[in-house]
Amino acid sequence: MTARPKYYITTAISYPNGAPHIGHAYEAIATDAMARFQRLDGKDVYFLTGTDEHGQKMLQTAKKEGISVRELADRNSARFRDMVAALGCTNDDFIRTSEPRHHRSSQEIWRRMAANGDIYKDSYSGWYSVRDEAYYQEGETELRADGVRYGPQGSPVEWVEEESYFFRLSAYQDRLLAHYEANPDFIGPAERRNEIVSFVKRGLKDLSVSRTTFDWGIPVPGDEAHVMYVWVDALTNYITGVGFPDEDDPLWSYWPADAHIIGKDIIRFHAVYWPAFLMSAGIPLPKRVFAHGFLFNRGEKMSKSVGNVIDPFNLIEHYGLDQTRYFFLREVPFGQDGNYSHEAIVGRINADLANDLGNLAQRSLSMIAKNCDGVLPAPGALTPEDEAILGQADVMLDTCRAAFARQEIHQALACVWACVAEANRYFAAQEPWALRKSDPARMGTVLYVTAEVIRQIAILAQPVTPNAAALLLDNLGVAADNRVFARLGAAGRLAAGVAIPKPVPAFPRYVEPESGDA
Ligand code: ME8
Repeated sequence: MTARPKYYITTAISYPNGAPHIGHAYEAIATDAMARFQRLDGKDVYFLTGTDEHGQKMLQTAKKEGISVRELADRNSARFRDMVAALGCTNDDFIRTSEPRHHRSSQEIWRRMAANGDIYKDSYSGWYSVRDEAYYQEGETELRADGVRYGPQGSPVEWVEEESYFFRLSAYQDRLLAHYEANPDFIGPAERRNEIVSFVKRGLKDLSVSRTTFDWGIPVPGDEAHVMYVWVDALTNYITGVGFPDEDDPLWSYWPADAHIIGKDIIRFHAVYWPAFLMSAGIPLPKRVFAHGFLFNRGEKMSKSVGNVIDPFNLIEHYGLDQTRYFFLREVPFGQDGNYSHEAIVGRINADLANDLGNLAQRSLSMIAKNCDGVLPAPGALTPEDEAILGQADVMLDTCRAAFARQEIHQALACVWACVAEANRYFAAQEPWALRKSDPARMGTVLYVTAEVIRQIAILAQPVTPNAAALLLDNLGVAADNRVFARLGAAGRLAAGVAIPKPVPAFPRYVEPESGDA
């Protein structure tokens, strides 16, 4: 047997300076759907997520709350861990950058960059945003009427002047541009790729990579007065997670990562700094960095001060886990910004899930349970209509695979739900209920074809709505090892004669509570 191809996928690691919000949940859900998709498609998947615990932002929050930064990290990292579990994420590990394994790994990549001649000591003076944990050029900042200077992401910047180690980023400009050119899929989507290429073309300055005014961080090897700039250690989590620097660790065979899934605000760190660090340290580069968009609550950016931050735990409790996952991945084209509102979520739940897929499955399988002695009837000769809907179901995998290869999750869902819509039209046009008396054999064929199409829809819905899809497949009597993509198409056709008991509804309607809101 040949080894299954490996597939390593990561989320960004979140700052645990506060509770997780819907943006974090969105990224986790999307990455989980991709991990599940590749696993079902026969890959040997490793999925990493975690928390980014160093840096000044963590220190400032701890000070404000009057607790130690370690206490803050422990408390909130646990909330992130609980969130990914509550979202049904199938991550293989949860990394915390405060762990000893990560200190060791970060110090090793530093040593390799230093050994390559890319690290030198100087002094830094310039603008720094604690909220973004980012250095900005003067030209990227703006002094506003309130007398405060802001960075390009709208967060205040402060003047920093201190002794610092620098990374020779300027030396990597040509190599980075050559890499983008030779690997057009390195950065997705295209808008982000263009943005990065023009940023790098404008010229790169060396990057300050250490701080001396606080000690919450990873000590610089050989100079304990410095801690590493938080992004140096944060990015390194992706290799720590697969065993670096132990290159004989079996996990190391997952590197290079197939996809880093991140938000668009941190593309520069992932598509410029990270590959430069890796080139310097002589480590292969990830295959793809994909930046998703931002989520807005009815068009507004979420913020604690505005009070429109939605707690992901409330969301899944209120709407249901699969419903929440489906909504965000279907509603928002992955890679673009998106809006959500109660009305939009309820609309998707009731139209796409409860009506279109839920009702179709419920009606057709109930008819089998009731009119065919609870066993799947054998199909007779197939009509062109039967062939057409089966044909549409049989080719979904090709479209979904191509979509997932480019992180276009919404396109994969659009393809599957186009088949749901077509299956509804087929079912309505064939009127199996009218055939019960006049032509029971034909009724059996229509019900068989409908059940077989639902089987394939459910198999492909698993990455996004894992629990409801499992229920549909239970209803159809599909064994656990027949739920993989290798069983899609003609290879896995339902066998006539299997028991189809009275189905359990997979997608209940959302009913407005008497009072209160999400
Ligand atoms: O950036 N909508 O952490 P973070 C969608 N520690 N995505 C959002 C979002 C929103 N409203 N708000 C944040 C960090 N995100 C660093 C990452 S990786 C080596 C270090 C996304 O907690 C954001 O884009 O601020 C990022 O990908 C992730 O959530 C964590 O954000």
